[in-house]
Amino acid sequence: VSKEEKVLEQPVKKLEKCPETSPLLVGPLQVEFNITVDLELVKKENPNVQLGGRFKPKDCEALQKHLKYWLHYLHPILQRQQLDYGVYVIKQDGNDTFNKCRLLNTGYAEALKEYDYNCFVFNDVDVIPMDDRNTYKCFSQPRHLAVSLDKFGFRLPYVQCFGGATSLSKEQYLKINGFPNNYWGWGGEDDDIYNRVVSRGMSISRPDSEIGKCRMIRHNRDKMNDPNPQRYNLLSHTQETMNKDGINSLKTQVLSIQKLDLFTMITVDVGKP
Ligand code: NGS
Repeated sequence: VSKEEKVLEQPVKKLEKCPETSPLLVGPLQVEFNITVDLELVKKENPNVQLGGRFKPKDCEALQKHLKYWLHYLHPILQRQQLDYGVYVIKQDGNDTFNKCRLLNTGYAEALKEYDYNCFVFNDVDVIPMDDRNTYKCFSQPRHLAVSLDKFGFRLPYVQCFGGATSLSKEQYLKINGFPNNYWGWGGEDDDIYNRVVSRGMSISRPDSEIGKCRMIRHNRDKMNDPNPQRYNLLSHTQETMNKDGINSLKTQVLSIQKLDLFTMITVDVGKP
């Protein structure tokens, strides 16, 4: 998930993402076919293009800084865990209010189109496990993986906490009709998922607090992700709404699926509140 919902005491400078419209563009170009082209010269004039015709902008981050850390730490861990896995980054298109669960539901549906996955780990991009015995697998009950976060002093902030990183088997996910689509902005959506799990007779499994240690990357609150004033009201109705609101009512539009070196990036139009 490409936006995060946490606020932290210590602000850090965010690496700039490349702007929507590049400042390097010059507009209309002269295109002629009666000139001679020397490919050696093309090569010399474009020294930053690498073998295979690859290029990455240097001045701005093509990828979020958080994602870089996540990929750096998680790929080796997941391989040591001997998992048959795929990494999907689900990014919300545009600049409207964040809707995390629509992204997660879309990620579930799109991943399943590509491979017969039977287990799904939903991991905030800013949460990184500190122990590779924290297995990114599914268990007999839905699992809370981000149990002891550094920002909470490595303790569970409240017993119902079900955020940061969780795993659900396909069966468990379908049993709760996936995640709620109507939480816009920050807060409550993870508690709704907890309610769903419990109301379907399941419980939360967790690694112990030592193995469940995780670090969260410090950052400012994202724009368009203010606390949702409706979250308490929504939360009091999970039981009634969950049958009709979830993966069975998901209406999002996948704008692009990019196969990048270390992950698949899926850009999604989640609609507006
Ligand atoms: C609860 C939120 C959760 C959130 C948790 C931890 O109060 O969505 O705090 O937040 N629930 C409601 O607002 C109903 S944190 O301290 O990590 O920013 O995940």
